[in-house]
Amino acid sequence: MFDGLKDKLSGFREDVEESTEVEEEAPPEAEANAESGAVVEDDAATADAAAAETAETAEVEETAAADPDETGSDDEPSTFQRAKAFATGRIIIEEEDLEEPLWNLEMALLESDVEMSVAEQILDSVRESMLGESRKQVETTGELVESALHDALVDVIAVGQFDFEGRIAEAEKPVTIVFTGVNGVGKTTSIAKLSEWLADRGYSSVLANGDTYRAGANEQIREHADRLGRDLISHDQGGDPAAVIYDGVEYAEANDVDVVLGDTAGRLHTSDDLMAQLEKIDRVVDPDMTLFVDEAVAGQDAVNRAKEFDDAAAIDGAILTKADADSSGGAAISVAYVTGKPILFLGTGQGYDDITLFDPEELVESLLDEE
Ligand SMILES: Nc1nc2c(ncn2[C@@H]2O[C@H](COP(=O)(O)OP(=O)(O)OP(=O)(O)O)[C@@H](O)[C@H]2O)c(=O)[nH]1
Ligand SMILES: [Mg+2]
Repeated sequence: MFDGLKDKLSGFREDVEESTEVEEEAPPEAEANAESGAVVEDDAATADAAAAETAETAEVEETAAADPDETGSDDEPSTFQRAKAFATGRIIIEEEDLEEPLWNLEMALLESDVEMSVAEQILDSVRESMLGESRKQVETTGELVESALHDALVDVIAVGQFDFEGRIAEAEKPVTIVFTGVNGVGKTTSIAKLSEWLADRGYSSVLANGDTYRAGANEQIREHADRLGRDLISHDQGGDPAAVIYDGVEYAEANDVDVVLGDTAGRLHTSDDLMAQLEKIDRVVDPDMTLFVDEAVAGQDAVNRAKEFDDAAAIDGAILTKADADSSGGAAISVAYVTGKPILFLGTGQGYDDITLFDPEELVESLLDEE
């Protein structure tokens, strides 16, 4: 899961390590400079001015910026501060050290289908935390990179997160959840999985088939219901989805069922008739939650659709399916930031147990894990 993205993130760490390794390799000069430069010790401006005075030195500096590998043996004044910092066990990351790695990181994120505004937000916060206060005292560049990336990623991924199970526990029963999204992304399968997930936590559920549109939809969900031993409320094809889900709620009330899981037909946010059905479900049933389902493998398309659905018929959260087949991770990173609504579950396979509560912290740790 998300292996491509994981590789690319570790590329960023390597890039920054490479572009700062000059300073790390320069301890002897560092000491020499620190001694001879004692007078200007705490004054970066003076050190820089000294550099500007000598045209030759300035030239060396430019070369240094273009190719960090060549600066190892140079002792121009501009490295004075960094070298001194190294001697005292500090690593200073300069803007220029980050320029190329950050550019590469941006390309990597975009290639991984991370949405543009999300990639920019990640870059801004990585830049800020690496050049900001935390640059003062860190053990290694790798650790600095890791903590900057960790915080930047968690900040965008965790937007809107809430405690799903807590909300189910506290809500008045029955809790009604409606699932929506385009065709074939895994809505019906996710309902079956969630029914099992809820059962594992002590909550009973009934399935209500609001997909009265597609031929064979009743048979398909019936199969899941039978396999799982759940009750299913369904009407004939062509019936009113709002009426089916309403019946599901009534059934749950009469039978003390905790949760109603309402399926709907796949639709595009632009299909007016079908979107009007969703509005009717909202009006008639007033569900506690509407969850948008899409497939992680759809990348940017999934992100765009989440936004479009949320605009057309407010969603409360998202389920990203087929994460098991997704290497890019872009949708998982972007959906919450773009919609302001959290990803609540990841679908990770075709079995009923292949559903995982989405945990931003855990996801980021696995993305940054070096193993
Ligand atoms: N690998 C993998 N396959 C999945 C996952 N979730 C669903 N699928 C598969 O995706 C296919 C479509 O799933 P459905 O649940 O029928 O999708 P749907 O959104 O209800 O489709 P429509 O009702 O036609 O709009 C099925 O073959 C599922 O087994 C998942 O997390 N991982
Ligand atoms: Mg379906």
